[in-house]
Amino acid sequence: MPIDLRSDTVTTPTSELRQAMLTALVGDDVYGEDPTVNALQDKVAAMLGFEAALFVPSGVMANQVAIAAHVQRGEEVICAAGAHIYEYELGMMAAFSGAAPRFVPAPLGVPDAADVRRAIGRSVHQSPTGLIALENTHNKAGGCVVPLEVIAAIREVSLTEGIPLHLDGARVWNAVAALGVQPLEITKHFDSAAVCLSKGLGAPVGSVVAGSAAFIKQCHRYRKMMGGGMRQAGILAAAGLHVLEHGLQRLPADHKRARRLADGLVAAGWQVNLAAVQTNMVYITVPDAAATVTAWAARGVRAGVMGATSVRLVTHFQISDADIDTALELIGSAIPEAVLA
Ligand code: TLP
Repeated sequence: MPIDLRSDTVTTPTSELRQAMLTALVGDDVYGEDPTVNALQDKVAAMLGFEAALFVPSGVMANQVAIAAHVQRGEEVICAAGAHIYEYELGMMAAFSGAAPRFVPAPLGVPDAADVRRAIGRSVHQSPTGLIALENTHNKAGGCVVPLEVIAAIREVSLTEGIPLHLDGARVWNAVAALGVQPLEITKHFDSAAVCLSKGLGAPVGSVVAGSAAFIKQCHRYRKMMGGGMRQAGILAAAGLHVLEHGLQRLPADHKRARRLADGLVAAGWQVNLAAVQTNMVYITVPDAAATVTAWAARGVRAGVMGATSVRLVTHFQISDADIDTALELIGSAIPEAVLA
């Protein structure tokens, strides 16, 4: 079996999780009658400090229904450079909501509140700003954590300018683990949050978007428009409830393993920005990402291509300490040139 470090989305459900799914009470969720979906939505809303929440199939849908509910056509969404809501969501903010992204610089995934304020569209020639979005942890920056004081400063901009603030919290659980705070300490600064159950927590499917009751009502309509109205979805929501119960406490171990992997790779001559290794991801800069990933796959280690010269390794609950040792033996020992030759 190869060691699969492409993403924390590659995990397979444990037998306990499958059991939880098997015994879930269900109903037709399009009518709001699935008790397990309702329980999951209530639980996430309470954990994150929002009035209401909505279960959706994916992180992309969670972000995109939120954007649709926040913006008007022709408006801009200010987001950190490399933000998933634009870079990896197939232009949906434009295709579905008629919105355009405006990136602000974000070294290590952290934008500056002054840049956010400056990016707001004000003149008669500019698109008005409909939304400010943050990503925590920030994937493309390396799984980096946006500190609480930065979030608070950007919230200040959002409040004084009257522009809503959305969190792409696909991996907010990793930020929670890294910061050692309750999720609420992060989400209290936002008007809405999208969180994933299917990344580090290990559910096979599912995300949740949370916000005010009126906002979630709008999201519900957009979910249906996107084809995301699910029926006896309690079978999936049960997996979500299970991982919220059992998955959070494990995340610091994933972070430690990523750090050990990064240190080992650097020691072997690979180019890794160690300052960016803050949670469960390791980004490596190589001359040719596709060739590197192919060479590593032949040695039994699967990695992700995240750009022409960018390779990503992600730890998750099915990666053990021994897997890190083996991965380092398989790919760490070879200097980059030798692997690419
Ligand atoms: N990210 C995936 C790929 O799309 C890159 C991954 O393997 O990391 N927000 C963020 C910050 C994400 O990283 C992702 C998934 C999503 C949203 C979308 O989640 P899904 O894949 O469930 O639609």
